[in-house]
Amino acid sequence: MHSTDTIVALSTPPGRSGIGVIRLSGKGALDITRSLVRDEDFNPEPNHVTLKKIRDPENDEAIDQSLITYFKAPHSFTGEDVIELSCHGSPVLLRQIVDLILRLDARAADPGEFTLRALANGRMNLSQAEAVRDLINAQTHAAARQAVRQLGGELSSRLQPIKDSLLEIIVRLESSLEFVEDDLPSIETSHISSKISNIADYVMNLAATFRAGRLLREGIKVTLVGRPNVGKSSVFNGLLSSDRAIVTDIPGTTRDSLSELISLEGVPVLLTDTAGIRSSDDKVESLGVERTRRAMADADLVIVVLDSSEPFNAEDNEALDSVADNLHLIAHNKSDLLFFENNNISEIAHGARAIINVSAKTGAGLDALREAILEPFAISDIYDPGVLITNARHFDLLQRTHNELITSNEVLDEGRSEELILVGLHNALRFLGEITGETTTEDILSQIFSTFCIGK
Ligand SMILES: Nc1nc2c(ncn2[C@@H]2O[C@H](COP(=O)(O)OP(=O)(O)OP(=O)(O)O)[C@@H](O)[C@H]2O)c(=O)[nH]1
Ligand SMILES: [Mg+2]
Repeated sequence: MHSTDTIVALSTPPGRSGIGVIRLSGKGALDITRSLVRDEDFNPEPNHVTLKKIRDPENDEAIDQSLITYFKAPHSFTGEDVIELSCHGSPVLLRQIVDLILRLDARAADPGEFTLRALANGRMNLSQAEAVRDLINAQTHAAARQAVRQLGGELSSRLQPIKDSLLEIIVRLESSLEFVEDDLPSIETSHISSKISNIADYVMNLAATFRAGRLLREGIKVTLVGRPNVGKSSVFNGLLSSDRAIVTDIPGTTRDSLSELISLEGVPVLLTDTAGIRSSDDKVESLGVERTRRAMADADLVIVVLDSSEPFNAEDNEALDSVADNLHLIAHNKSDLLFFENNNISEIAHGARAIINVSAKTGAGLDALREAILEPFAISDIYDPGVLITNARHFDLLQRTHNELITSNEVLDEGRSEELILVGLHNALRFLGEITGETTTEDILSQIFSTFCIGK
């Protein structure tokens, strides 16, 4: 899987910017750079920046002035020779320079290939490599902080002691297999059994942090629904603190779903405003309602907006019926207006997680609504000082480890042979090793790295 070609990619996002960084990694990085600057004797000092003109090999004309940083193998991100060219951030210019480099015996890097090389050269382990990706993709501070922790190897150092004690148990059982007469005394059996269940508990607790960890990484999808004109778009704008959605007093203003990402206490929340639910002959509006239903099906939480100044009607009931199977709460909007007395909200709102009185107009109740959005997701775990499992692959492996440990312990308690107990323990150790990449097959590796962006 590991190749020795020299690879190149633009490491900054495409588009116009102050600078754009082109990264090269591999044996040929320095020679290629010498050709770019048309100076065979160019010998940059490692970890220092040199200002140089990049020249067109055809006519020797300067294309750009660039800051060149050389990281000498093995002291670089990838463990190979790495050159970073900080050029001016024009897409045309950057494209031209990358093309030049491609003609000089380098090839375009695959997604995540720089990090893959770092892994192959022992510069980091797999969970750290995954943390690089998560850090780049982090949508809030809290998510970035978790990724930085994993980048520092916190998860691997949490796993190391349990791998060590697992190995200790395995060695003990293997040796009693080796010397048949040396049967395990029952006192030792119970000692081993309690050690295994301690490890299983530890693994279970770590796996349990995944709920919070996933929220941090993927965010919560929250969709606003309700009949036309109750103030969905106004509540949406209020939560966003911006006039993102169009608001008018004409029912049916919102035709299409509209989503924006907000951060609530560090948790990314993808908020979606939708077209009011009602049956309509208008083609555009009906299509909009169709999209509303889809957004509802996708949501982790639905907020049903009701107008507290008007009598509930059949359309309100329809909106509530349609969320009966969703986790939902009610925003009782327009609390600044005169309350319509005959509404019996507790009767129609059964099943709602909470009922919050709000006024999108004055902003009253919006903070309570923000709290109510997070409440069902137990976000306090996110502020737990420990490391969180944020990755579905890690979660799955921890669960499998746990299952193997439980099975092994059952077999041990039944007094069956050491061989049978060992099967589960070896599996458990292998699964833990897959988290940090000690025992990961190439298939899994290429699957993981295909989710990286180019230039990383
Ligand atoms: N007094 C008062 N008026 C509000 C409040 N929230 C919204 N409105 C008004 O209600 C009307 C409808 O608001 P929208 O936010 O467009 O309602 P909507 O539910 O998005 O409507 P559709 O997109 O048509 O489904 C507008 O005239 C708003 O100014 C509120 O809290 N108090
Ligand atoms: Mg609207």
